[in-house]
Amino acid sequence: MSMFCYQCQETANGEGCTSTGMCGKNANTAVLQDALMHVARGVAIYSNSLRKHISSVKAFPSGCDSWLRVALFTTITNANFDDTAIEAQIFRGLGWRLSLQQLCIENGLNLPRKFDAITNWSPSNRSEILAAGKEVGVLRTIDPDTRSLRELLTYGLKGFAAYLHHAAELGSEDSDLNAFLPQALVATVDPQMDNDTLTGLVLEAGEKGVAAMALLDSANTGRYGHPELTEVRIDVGERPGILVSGHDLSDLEALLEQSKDAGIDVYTHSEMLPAHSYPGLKKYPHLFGNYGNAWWEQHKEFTRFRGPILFTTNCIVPPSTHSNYADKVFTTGAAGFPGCRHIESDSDGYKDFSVVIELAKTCQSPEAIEGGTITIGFAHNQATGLTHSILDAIKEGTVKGFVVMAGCDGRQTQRSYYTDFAKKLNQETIILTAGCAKYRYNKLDLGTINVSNGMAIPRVLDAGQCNDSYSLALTALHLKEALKLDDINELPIEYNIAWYEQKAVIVLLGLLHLGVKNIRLGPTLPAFLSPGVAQLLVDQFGIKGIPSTVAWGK
Ligand code: SF4
Ligand code: SF3
Repeated sequence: MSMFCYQCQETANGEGCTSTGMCGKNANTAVLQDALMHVARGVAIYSNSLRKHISSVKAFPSGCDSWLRVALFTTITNANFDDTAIEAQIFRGLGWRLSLQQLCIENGLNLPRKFDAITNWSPSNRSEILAAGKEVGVLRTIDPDTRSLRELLTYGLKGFAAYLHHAAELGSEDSDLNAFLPQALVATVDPQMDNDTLTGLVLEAGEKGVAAMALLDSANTGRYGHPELTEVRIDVGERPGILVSGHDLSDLEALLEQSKDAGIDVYTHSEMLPAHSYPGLKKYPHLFGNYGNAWWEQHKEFTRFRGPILFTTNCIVPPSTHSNYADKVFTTGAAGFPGCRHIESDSDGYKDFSVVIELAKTCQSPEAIEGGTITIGFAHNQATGLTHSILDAIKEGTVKGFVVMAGCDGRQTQRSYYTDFAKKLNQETIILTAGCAKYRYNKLDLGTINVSNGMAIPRVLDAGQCNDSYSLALTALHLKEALKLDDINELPIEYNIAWYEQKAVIVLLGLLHLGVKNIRLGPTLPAFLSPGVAQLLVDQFGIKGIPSTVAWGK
């Protein structure tokens, strides 16, 4: 076994990738990512210790919070395949660890010896990092339930870190949330942490995850305004284009600003689709439309785009060297791929996208792969505006229920379940969605529900990116208030969540924190849930898998 990774839904045989990743991550990259997490835990140990004495510690270096967020984000599935970039992150982290260690010494803080193996690990080159192998990876934990809880918490924290990073990029930080990240990360290597305490931290991560999504929501809406109902073109224009993928709205904004007079168009891809609904982004006339579908279809779709592609976050499918687009792929932020140009920010945080823009000018315009429009923009503000119509429709019997179908999409054939499910739902059911899972049904003609007040409610209400699942929760809570119910579970809402990577883990933990019960999670339950931990989720929250055929909704 040259690696072990089971953090995503497509892990080999539903158990773990052991020689190479189904995602395309090779064994060296996997070990480097494990090592980066190991260094992150070392930084977290000092950071957590210093924070406990923060009132007496002068000049706590906040830059280490930023490093920690990006380090975790870098290891999310399909975010970064670039060994050189990951190695550089490891050495930056060792630098932070040393600085924090000095600060602990200066302040007379003694760390417990139980963390020595982590805080003393100081590789000086890549071979020494790779030699660490499984001592720094998942299999370092022997007990199956402890391993499962540690990894469940770790993956939730990766999603949490990603959302905190996006909020911080827009200038929004929260000291409690910044403190929770190292505190919880330390728990994943604390030999004295019992499983009950770990379980409590997993649930607390859900609470903090909701707060992180709220922070990001307020950062996004504070900067770009509230999402509004928007028809997005899915055809193409005549000018060359740049395709922007991933979740980082601030990168898209910078690119739009820098390219506004360049004679090119900007298209969104996959999780960037919701950008079109923000007034502060849709004001750019050259933000043309959305190109393509969920992340896993990029091989065939990027071939036809013909212009440069910018990944601001996950999900990258490794481009084949024979493809006609590999030399046009750029990355930025936590994303990376070997051989692809990476746009770094300067010391003021400015990213210069001129190389991407200049390349676009030399390219042909995109080839159309579809036509028409899709409707987006039903984040909480817009959805709240619809509440009266929805309540009228419930009274009139034209709306009988809702299904939250949020989360991720992926390659497995079982995922056709979500398309079948959407098609078979009765006409009185509204789908509430967020995340790239929507691509399984957002182009089906599912129609609208007509209310006597003249309003036509679309049957798919798209709240935005995976983090905008927060909006769906707010919408549910709002309906609960409006219907004067005591419990969110009394609402006529089913939860049918699709997961793939670690952001979906924090979204799931967030829903559990909000008290949502009986969530269906598919297409398969996570490999990192031991039988004991899976049973705990079943007993406490009624979590269940998806059936092999679509039975509900007729
Ligand atoms: Fe396997 Fe998923 Fe890990 Fe990639 S991220 S190596 S597919 S478990
Ligand atoms: Fe999609 Fe990767 Fe998760 Fe943000 S882009 S939901 S899979």
